[in-house]
Amino acid sequence: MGNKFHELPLYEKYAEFLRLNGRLREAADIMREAIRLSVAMNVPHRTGKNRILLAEILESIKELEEEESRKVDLQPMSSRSVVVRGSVAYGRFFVTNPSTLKKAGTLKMTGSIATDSRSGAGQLTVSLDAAVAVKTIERPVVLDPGASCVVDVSGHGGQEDVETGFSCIWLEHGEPVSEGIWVYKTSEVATRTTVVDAHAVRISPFYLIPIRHMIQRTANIGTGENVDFKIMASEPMRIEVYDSTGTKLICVDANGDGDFSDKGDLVYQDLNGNGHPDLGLGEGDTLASLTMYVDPGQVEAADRDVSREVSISLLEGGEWRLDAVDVIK
Ligand SMILES: [Ca+2]
Ligand SMILES: [Ca+2]
Repeated sequence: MGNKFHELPLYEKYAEFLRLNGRLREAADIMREAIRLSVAMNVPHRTGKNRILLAEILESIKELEEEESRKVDLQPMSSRSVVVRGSVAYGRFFVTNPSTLKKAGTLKMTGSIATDSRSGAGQLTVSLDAAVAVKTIERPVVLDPGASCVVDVSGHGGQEDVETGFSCIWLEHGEPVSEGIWVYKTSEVATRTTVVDAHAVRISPFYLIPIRHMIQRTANIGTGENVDFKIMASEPMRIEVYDSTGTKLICVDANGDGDFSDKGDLVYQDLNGNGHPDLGLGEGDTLASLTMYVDPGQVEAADRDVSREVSISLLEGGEWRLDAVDVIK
C-alpha cells in the first residue's frame, strides 16, 4: 500500500497534463482515480482539492459538448429555380459554422458538373450543364469559428419543365452532417420582372438563416427599373435584407409583418422614394438579387412540425403580386 502515496501525485499531474492538452474526458477519468486514492489514503485536503478540479473539468466538458452540438449547417435544404428559357439559373448554398471551434470537412457535390473553381476559403463556384453526365466531386473546406463558405452554382442548358438537379453535402470524417439540393428548369413564361426561386430552410437556434433570391426580367425591357418588394412572415420573426453584394443593408423588419412602422423597423434603401424597400436594375441588367437573414427565434419542440413561411411579393402596376414562398421548418 505504501506505493499509493507515490501514485496520487502521479495521477494528479497526469490529469492536469490531459486537461492542458484538451483531453478532457480522459482527464476526468484520471481525476476520479485521484479522488478515489486520496479517499483511500485519508488525505481530505487532497480529496477536496481534487473534487474542485474534477468539477472544473466536468464544466469544461459541458461547454465543449454545447459547442460540439453547434454543427455546421448547410442551407437551404432544398431550393428550386425556374428561369426564362435560354437564360442561366443561379443557386447558392451557405455553409455556416456557428460554433467557436474550427471545423474541417468536405463538400460532396453531385450533379451535371461541367466546371468548378474556388476563390479563397469562402467561395466555391460550380457550373452545371444539363447536357453533361452526372458526376460527384469532393472538395475539402476548413471553416473558422463563426465563418461561412458560399457555394455558387450556375445552371446552364435547363430544359422546359425538365428539372436538372444538384446536391451538396457537408461531410465530417466521411459522415454527412448537413445537406441541400437545388433543381432548376426553364419556362417560357415570366416576361415580366419576377422572383425566380423558392427555398426550404431548416430552423437553427444558433444564427440568422441566410436565404438568397434571384429576380429576373427579360433583356428587352431596356430601361433601368427600381423593383419594390415586400417580405412577410407567417409568424413574427426578424428579417434583415441585404443587396447582391451581401454587405449593403436594404431594410430591417423587426417582426416580419411586412410593414416598417414597428419598433426596430427601418428602410435603408428606397431608390424611388415611395416608402417601400427596393432593388435597382440598370439599363441592361436582367438579374438582381437580395439575401435575407431570418431569425424565427426559439421554436418550442411542440411547434417543430408547424412550418413557418416567408413570402416575397413585388409591386407591379400599383398591386402587390406574390412571387415566392419560402418554408422554414
Ligand atoms: Ca414590421
Ligand atoms: Ca421603393
